Amino acid sequence: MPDLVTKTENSGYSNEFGRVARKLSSPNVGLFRQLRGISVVSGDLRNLSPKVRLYVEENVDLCKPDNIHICDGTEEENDNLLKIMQKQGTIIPLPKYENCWLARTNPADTARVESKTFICTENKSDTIPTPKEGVKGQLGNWISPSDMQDAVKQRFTGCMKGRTMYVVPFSMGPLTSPLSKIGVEITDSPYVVASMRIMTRMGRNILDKLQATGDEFVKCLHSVGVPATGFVESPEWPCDPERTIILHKPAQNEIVSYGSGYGGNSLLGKKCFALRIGSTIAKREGWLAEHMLILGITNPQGKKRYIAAAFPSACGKTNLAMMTPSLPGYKIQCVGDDIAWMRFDSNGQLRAINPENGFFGVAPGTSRSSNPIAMDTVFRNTLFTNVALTSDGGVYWEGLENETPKDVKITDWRGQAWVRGQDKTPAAHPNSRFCTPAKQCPIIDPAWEHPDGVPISAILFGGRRPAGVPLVYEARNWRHGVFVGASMRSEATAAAEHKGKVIMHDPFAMRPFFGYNFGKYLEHWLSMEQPSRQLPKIFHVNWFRKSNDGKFLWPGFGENSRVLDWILRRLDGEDCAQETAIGYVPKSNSLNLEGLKESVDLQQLFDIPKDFWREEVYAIEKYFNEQVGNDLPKEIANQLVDVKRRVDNM
Ligand code: GTP
Ligand code: SPV
Ligand code: MN
Repeated sequence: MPDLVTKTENSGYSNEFGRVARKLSSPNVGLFRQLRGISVVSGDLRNLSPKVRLYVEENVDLCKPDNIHICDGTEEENDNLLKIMQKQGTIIPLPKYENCWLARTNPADTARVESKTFICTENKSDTIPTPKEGVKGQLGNWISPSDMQDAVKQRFTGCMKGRTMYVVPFSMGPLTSPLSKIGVEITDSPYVVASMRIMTRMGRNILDKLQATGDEFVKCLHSVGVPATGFVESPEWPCDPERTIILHKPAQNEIVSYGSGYGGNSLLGKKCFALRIGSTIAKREGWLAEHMLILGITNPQGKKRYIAAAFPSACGKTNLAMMTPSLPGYKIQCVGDDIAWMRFDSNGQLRAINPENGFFGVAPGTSRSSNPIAMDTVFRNTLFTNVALTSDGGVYWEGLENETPKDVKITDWRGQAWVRGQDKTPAAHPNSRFCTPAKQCPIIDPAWEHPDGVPISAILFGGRRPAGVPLVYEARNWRHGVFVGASMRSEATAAAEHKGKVIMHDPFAMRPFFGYNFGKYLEHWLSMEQPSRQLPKIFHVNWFRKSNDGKFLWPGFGENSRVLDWILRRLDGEDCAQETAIGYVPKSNSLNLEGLKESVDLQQLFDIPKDFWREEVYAIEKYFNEQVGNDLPKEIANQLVDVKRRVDNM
């Protein structure tokens, strides 16, 4: 048997524990169904690659679980996990549908916690730009290696006592794609295992591949942070909100998450791996890891293109990715709804894969009228979290008022009786979600798992902008497009812990997800411009502009196909745009409004008020100065000067 330790690089924090592992994984141990008296209840340690085995052993020593379960991804295994969770009260069955379940979390654990999310590098400036003196940095949180080591030790020592440690091998991206990457998540949450099985390609074949290749993998350690041996306040949803922490160490391809079982905090393949660690790998390897949906769109002439779009959390990615176009003759197909990994191929064509295998989508607002495709996707094999329950064994959320019989009784996301039209609190948590297999989507693109990815022709940026920002405008060129991405702002949503509806800067919809210094990220984007490449055109869209009486000016959803139609015509070189200070907007009458049922105030929708834009440009300048400082690439500073001048001359 090879010496497992000397061949493998040890992670920073676990040296001490690694030493214990070294001693115990000597060739004489031999008890493969047991590890230091801990039962391996499923799987076999002998089938792990040396690197995976070492990673497991180190964390067994640290977390002290009662059992180890190496996941194989089978249906049988999943059924057993569902039974365990049902018994613990973590999930309840939804007999109205096929294999659907409802989880109710602890009310203190319902969204990502950005303030407790850290990137660990030697130098702070590798993680975040240096803010102006006296200003608090908003582009991520840094932690030093020694503080990370302390944080991990304090929280993880013995944290799995009385619980089972699950070893979850997974691939981000189709296993056959050269663009894909492998991870192993160690977790004590069966909810995480069941969710990871939906959201990633998870199972035995990943371990086999790691064993055959001896490859590295992204190390993902997760605990809900409540040993089953102590007092547990809510055994149905154990968590430790006060001490929650989400840590990333890009140099080691390592993620450590403690205290939360929810979404992006615990399904570590998603934001932690595919975006934060992913963006650092992408920087190193010359590609892009982005918070973007990917859709295929075929025009009435039968010409198909693919578009990627970055909108902040809860700003419409899933809806656009599954849109039912209202414009006749158009067809939309979905490749992904949240994350895109994109790389220029040897022909200079940008290609994208969706690294995920499922949708973790916002439930409220989803209905037959807004997103019928999602409705046709989610009522089989789906794990719902924090939605409301109906007396006929189904689900309910805000937006389903007209699609739910009046006589069914509703239980809200906290498990309390809830009466329509009477209770003032929402029935479903605003960040309640469905976790559903992507392959169930009736319009999943035939190429969604193609190992080469799909060719990207356009990139959209957008956000919730109630005022001042037109429905659509086109960037002047790639550099201006990078500036547009850098300048993104959006109204806060329930997807994170922010309160109220403040307009926040959210460059590239990546503010919570940058794995490294945003200034360097901008340089990386600028460096994509090379002579041999066909650069996608870049656009900015805003479905959320409101009139003075607070109503949306644009019907959105399927009607957004009218905007995509204009974008495709621009890609075809049609002369349907006119220049403004902020970019190109549709020439009058060039947006196809044929058959639009409601009247739209185009004047208001496309208005570019000078006062507003003066303030906007000022806010962007202030943000760049205060938050990015010397890390701002010269080219972006130049773009800002240009826009300022154009706005002044309006
Ligand atoms: P994350 O999963 O958090 O990254 O969110 P997302 O970007 O996928 O957002 P999603 O598509 O789930 O939309 C979030 C909310 O915005 C839902 O309540 C939608 O109903 C609403 N929404 C989406 N598209 C539109 C639109 O075109 N117009 C309006 N008014 N609302 C929209
Ligand atoms: C987001 O907040 O952007 C999400 C949900 O997609 S979560 O996975 O919780 O991050
Ligand atoms: Mn998202």
